[in-house]
Amino acid sequence: MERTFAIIKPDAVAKKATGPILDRIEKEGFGILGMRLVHMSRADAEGFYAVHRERPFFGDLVNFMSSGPAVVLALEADRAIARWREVIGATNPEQAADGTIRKQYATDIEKNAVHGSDAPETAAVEIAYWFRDVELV
Ligand code: FUP
Repeated sequence: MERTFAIIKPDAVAKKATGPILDRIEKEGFGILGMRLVHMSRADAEGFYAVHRERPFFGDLVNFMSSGPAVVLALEADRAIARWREVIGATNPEQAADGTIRKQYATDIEKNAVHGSDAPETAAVEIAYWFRDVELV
């Protein structure tokens, strides 16, 4: 079993897509180890996306991620990292395959509905950024 970290981002929560995305997570066979509704501060978002701080889109991304409530999730499954990224689709929804969450719910490359870790090391760091060990079942 492998863990990954997911976010249902503020655009998807605002579109009332939280329920359908959680349903998809369960139907795809992921176990939910931790889940919380959060309204990120700018500092929370800056820290989470620190790897992107030199990128031109960083300020807009931080504004967006702190613009409203989001759902943070620690997920578990066999090959969870790769499988969750298959289910969410490409970063840019214009390139996301049919049937992916981003194809269905994303607005654009920034407001792209969901997050998924890209490697085991980042998954571990991202889960620890949002959850204490006792919050993971
Ligand atoms: P992903 O791994 O698919 O979440 O994509 P990245 O780590 O490359 O990007 C993280 C977030 O930065 C994206 F989800 C949205 C935002 N982003 C932009 O706003 N513009 C870009 O050109 C690239 C990424």
